[in-house]
Amino acid sequence: MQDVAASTIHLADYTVPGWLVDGVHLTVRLAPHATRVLSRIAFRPNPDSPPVPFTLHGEDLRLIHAAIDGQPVTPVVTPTGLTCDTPRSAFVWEAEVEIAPAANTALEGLYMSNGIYCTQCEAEGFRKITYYPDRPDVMAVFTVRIEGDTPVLLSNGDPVAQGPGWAEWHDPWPKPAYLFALVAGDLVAHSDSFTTLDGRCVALNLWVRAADLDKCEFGMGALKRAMAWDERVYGLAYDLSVFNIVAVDDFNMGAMENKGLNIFNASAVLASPETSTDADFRRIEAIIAHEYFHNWTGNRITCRDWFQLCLKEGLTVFRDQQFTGDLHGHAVKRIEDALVMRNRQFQEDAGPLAHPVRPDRFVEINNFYTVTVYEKGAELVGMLKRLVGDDGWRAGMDLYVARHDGHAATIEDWLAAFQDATGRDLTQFMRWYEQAGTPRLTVTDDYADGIYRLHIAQTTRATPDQPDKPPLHIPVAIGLLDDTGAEVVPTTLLEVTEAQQTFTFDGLSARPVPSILRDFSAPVIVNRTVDAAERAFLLAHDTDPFNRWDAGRNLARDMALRLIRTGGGAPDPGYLAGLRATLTDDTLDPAFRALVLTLPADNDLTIALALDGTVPDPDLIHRVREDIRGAIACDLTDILPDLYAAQQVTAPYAPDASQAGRRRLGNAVLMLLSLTDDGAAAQAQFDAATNMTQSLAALGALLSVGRGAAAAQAFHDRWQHDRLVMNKWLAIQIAMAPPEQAVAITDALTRHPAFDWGNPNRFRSVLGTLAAHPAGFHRADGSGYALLADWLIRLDPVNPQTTARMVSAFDGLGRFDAGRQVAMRTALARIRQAPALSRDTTEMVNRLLR
Ligand code: 0A1
Ligand code: ZN
Repeated sequence: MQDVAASTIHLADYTVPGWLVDGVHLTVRLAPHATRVLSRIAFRPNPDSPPVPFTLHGEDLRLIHAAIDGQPVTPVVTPTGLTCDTPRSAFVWEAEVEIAPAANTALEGLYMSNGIYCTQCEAEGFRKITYYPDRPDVMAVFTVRIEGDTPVLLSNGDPVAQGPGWAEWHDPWPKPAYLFALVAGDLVAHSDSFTTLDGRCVALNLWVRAADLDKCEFGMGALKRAMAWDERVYGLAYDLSVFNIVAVDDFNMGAMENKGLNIFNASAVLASPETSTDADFRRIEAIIAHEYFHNWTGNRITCRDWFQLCLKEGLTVFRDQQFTGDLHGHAVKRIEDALVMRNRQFQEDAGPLAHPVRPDRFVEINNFYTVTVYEKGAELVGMLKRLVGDDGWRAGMDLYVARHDGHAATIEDWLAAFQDATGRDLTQFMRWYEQAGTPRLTVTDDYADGIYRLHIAQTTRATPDQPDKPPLHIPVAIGLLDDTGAEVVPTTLLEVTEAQQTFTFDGLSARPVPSILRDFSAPVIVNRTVDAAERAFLLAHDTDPFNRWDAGRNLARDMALRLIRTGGGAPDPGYLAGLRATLTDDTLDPAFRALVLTLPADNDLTIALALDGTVPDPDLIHRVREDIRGAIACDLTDILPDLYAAQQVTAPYAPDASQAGRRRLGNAVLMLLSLTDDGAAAQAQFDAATNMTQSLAALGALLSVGRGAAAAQAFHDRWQHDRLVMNKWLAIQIAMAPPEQAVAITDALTRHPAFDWGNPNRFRSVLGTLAAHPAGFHRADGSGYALLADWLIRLDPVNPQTTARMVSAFDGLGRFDAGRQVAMRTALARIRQAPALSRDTTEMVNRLLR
C-alpha cells in the first residue's frame, strides 16, 4: 500500500506555475509498442512566480534525449517527472520519449482501442504522453504532426496539411494539456456542416468504424441542435473550422471534451432504433450537448486547478439540463434530475465518501468525478440562477465569459462575476461550494387571523472532516393553494439564510395548503409532518408539476417506510386511489404518469431510514417494495390493460418526447401487468417488438417474473455480435434477478464468453449492475461484497480508474447491520492488501475505512 497521506494535495497549497508555455510543437510517430513523441516547447519564467526550479510531469515515459536551446541536457528523471538546470530566461525545450500505447490498459494517456489509437488526458493523462507542466493553468497553443500508417490522423484544432502517412493540425486557442487529443485509425466519417450565426461554415464529422456508420445520424443531429441552442440561449458560437467526434469502444467515462476533437465512449454516441432505447437516445443527446457546451465552459474558460473541477462540470451539466428541458419538456427533466440527486448524491453525502462540491484535498483527482461535483455542482448553478433571476443570470454569464475567456478561473471568479453583474452579495452562498452534506429543512406552519406563517429551520449533519456546518443561503420556492387548488400565493422565492427563520403571508381568508420546495429549488431534504390527505390533495391539484409528482412520491415513501418499520402490511387505500386518478388522467403527460408510478428507489428508502436512526434491512426494503408493486397490480387490474393498450405507438419509431413518453408509461404498466398475467403481455410485446425500447422492456418484465429464459436466449442469439446490445443483455439479467440469485447470476455471467472484463463498459454491465442491485449486492452472507472485491482486485492493476470508481459501491459502510459491516470491511481489507494497489483505489478504500 502506498503512503497516501504523504501524497495528499491541498487547495490551500496552490501556487502559480513557475514557468509558462508560449507554444508547443509535437511530432507523434505512431507504433503500437514504440510510439515516439518529439516535443518542442517554448518556456518562459512566469513573472508572477518567484524563481522555482524547472520541473515537468512525466509518467511511464522512456526519455530518449532532451535539449535546451539545441544543447543536449541530462535531466534528473523520477517516476513522476523530471527536473533540469535551465537558463532563468525564455528557452526552447526539446525532448523525445517512447511510449507503448498497445500496452496501456489503464486507458489514460495514448492507448489503443480495437486497433484505434486514441488519447484520454483529463485529468492528468498528458504526462503519460510526454514531459510537460501538466496542470490546467498552463495554457498553450499546440501544433501537432502525426505520422502513422492509418487512413485517419486527427488532432485538435484546424487541419493544416496532410500527405500519405502524416497530418498536421494547429489549434489556435490556448489550452491546457488535459484538452489535448489525438486519434488515428481505420475510421470512416458521417459528415455534415453547421453554419454559425455569423455565417462561418463548420465541417462536422462523426468518426466511427465502418460497421457503425448506420448509427451516426442521431448523434449528428444532436450536435447540430446543441450548436444552435448555445448560440440562441447564450450567444456562444463554435470557434474552429471543423468539429470532430470519434467513437471508441474502450473508454473509462462517457465522453471527453478535447478541443475540437471530442472522444466518446461508443455507448454514448452510437444510436439506432433497433439497438438503442429511448433512454439511450436521450442520454446520447445530452452527452453530445454536454461535451459541445464544454467548448466554452471548460475549454475557452478552464479551471485554475483540479479543485475547481465543478467550475466547468457543474456549469456544463446545468447547461445540458437546460438544453434537454428546452427540447423535451422541463417538468419531467426536473423530476429526473431530482431523482439522481436523491437516489445517488444524497447517498454520497450521507456516507464516508461525502465531500464538498469543491473539495479542498485529494490524493487522486480522478476519484472526484462524482455525482457531488457534477450533479450537486449543477444544482448550485441552478440555485444561483434562481437567486439572481433570469436577467441577472445572463448578465453574470456574459461578464464571466468576457472576463475569463482564454484563462483558467476559480469558483471565486465565478461568483465574483455574478456579484459584480447583479450587486448581490454571494458571500454566504459560497458556503455551498465548501460544505459537504445535504441540508435538512424542518418546516412547520401556523395560521391565525388571516396570517399564515412558515417556520423553516436548517441543519446539516457532520461529514468527514467537517463537524460544524454554518447556515447556508437556500432558495426555497413555495406556493400557497386554497382548498380548490387555486393559487392564493403564486410561486415565491424565500431566501433562507439563518438557522431558523419565519416567513409571513397576510391577507389570507383561510388556512392555505403550502407547496414547498417547488421545482426542487434547492438540493435539500424537507422534513414536514404532512398527512396523507394533504399529500393526496397536492397530487391532484398542485400547480407546480415537480411538487405534484413529489406529493405522489411522498405518499408512496411514507407508506413504504411505515410498512418497512412494521415489517409489512397493506398499502394505503389513499395512495392507490391517488395513483388511479393520476394514471387515468389523460390530460397528463404519459412520461409524468410513468414517473408517478415509479416507487421510491431502495437507496432513497435506505437513506431515509438511516437518517432517522433505523438500521436499513435491504431484504425487507426489497420485499416491501415488491409487496407494494403486487398490491398496485391487483388494485389497478381493471385499468392496466386499457392503459397499456392506449400507450402503444403505431407510427414509425421516433425517439421524440411524445412517443418515448408513451412507451415509458406503457412499459411501466407492462411490469405490473406481468405480475398478474404471468408475462403474457410481455411475451407478446417481446415477440412483436421492432425497436430496442420495446424489446428490452419486455425482456426485463419477463425476467422479473421468472419467465425470461427463452426470451433471453433469443435476445442473445439475435444480438451476440453487437457489443453495445450485449452490454444490455448482460446487465438486464442481473438487474432483474431476484435478490437471492443476483450474485450467482453475476458470477455465471463473468464466465460467459461475452464478458471481456478489460472493457470498462462490459465490466460495468456485469459488476456495476450487481453493485446497483441493493438487495442483491447487500446479501447478508457477504457474497455480493466478496464477488465484487475479487473482481476489483483483478481489475486494479489493469485499470485503476474504473476499479476506484466501482469501489464506491461500498459506501453503505456504516449504514447497515453489524454482520454486513463486517463483511464489507473484510472485502475492503482484502482489496487494500492486494499487492501494488493503485493510488486511485488506495485512496478510495482508505476514505471508506477511515
Ligand atoms: N470531462 C468529461 C468527463 C471525463 C472525465 C475524466 C475522464 O478521464 C478520467 C474522462 C472523461 C466530461 O465531463 O464529460
Ligand atoms: Zn463535463
